[in-house]
Amino acid sequence: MVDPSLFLDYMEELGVGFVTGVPDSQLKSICEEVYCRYGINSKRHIVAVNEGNAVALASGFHLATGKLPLVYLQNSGLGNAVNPITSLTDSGVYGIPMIFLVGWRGEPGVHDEPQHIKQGAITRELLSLLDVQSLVIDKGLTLETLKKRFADELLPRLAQGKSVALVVRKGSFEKCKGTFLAHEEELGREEVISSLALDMGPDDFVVSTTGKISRELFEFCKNSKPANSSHNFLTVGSMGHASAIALSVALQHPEKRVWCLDGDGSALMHMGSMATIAVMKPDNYIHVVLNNEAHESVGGMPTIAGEVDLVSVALGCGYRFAKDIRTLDELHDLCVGDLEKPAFIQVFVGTGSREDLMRPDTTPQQNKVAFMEAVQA
Ligand SMILES: Cc1ncc(C[n+]2csc(CCOP(=O)(O)OP(=O)(O)O)c2C)c(N)n1
Repeated sequence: MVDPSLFLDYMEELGVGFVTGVPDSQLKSICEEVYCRYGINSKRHIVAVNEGNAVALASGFHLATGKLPLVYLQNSGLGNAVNPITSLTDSGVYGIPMIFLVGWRGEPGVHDEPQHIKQGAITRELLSLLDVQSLVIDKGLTLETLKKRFADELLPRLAQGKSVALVVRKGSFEKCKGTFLAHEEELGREEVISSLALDMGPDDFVVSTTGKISRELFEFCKNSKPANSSHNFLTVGSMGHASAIALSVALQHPEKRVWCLDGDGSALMHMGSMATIAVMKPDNYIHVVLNNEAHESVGGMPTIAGEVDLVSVALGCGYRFAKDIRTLDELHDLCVGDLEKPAFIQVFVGTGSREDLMRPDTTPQQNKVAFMEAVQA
């Protein structure tokens, strides 16, 4: 195992002067060390909204300073990063070198959720196709060995203006001494999800976002069986795309009420989708963002949502209604009232979730079939 603080010391020795990325549970202690050392959203560290954006931020830093950037991401985010890696940083284009730290979910032979299996299987091959040489880190590796292998295998590539990656297995880094502060609010995410589900009727359909929002919705509906309990499409992967999926469902079924249950990290990741929703103006669409100012599902690392006025963004894009909510009574009144739509509701919630939270016990394909049958009935 590698001490995250000594790892960052080593990165600094190599000339790394800027860190950016989207967090991952397998990189939690590194993210904590980065946050403690460089702060959040400083000249040394920016929490990016998506991984492609992180590559762009890292590229700008290199252009401005000639120094190396470090980009952290879950392997799910490689898809978002492929375009700038192939058309911006590649040595056939501008040749901008950077070090990627990639959390390896879905590694072949290691049990993981369905949404991680394909990406896990192709991670190293994909990096290789992208001309990003990679080295796997696991808990058996010491810092000394890592340094030696990095120097032998990856430094020469960096010297040629190429990017390199450390692919990180679970448990590779020791715990960090510092951590993020919990975000406190009156409401908890789970009670908001339960309240929303109870206020929905048989013509309500939900597309929920990646991570614990979908897990909490699934568990509540399984145990409490509200009126529309089989009407949930749980977007277990594809972070940031739930709102666009919900938009198309809403446009094809104007007689049904369609909800997107989004997270702040997810809404920010592909915020352009809000412009499309507003322009299409579905009058049966309600977009709820459960804003805990954190990427809670992967360890609670902060997002930048505490400093962005999402209600103004929604109104600026053209949603017909947008409001911030801090109590269940206000939320309930909106849900049972006659809302102008498309509507945007931002509910402020604290971080925190149950240790024993279930994962969906149906497969994604079973979920898809049940949703399709219900929505097309
Ligand atoms: C493209 C991509 N990048 C990163 C991840 C890892 N990931 C899964 S859930 C999540 C955090 C989601 O945060 P938010 O939407 O704010 O919801 P919360 O977990 O706080 O409820 C992240 C970063 C992912 N699944 N896909």
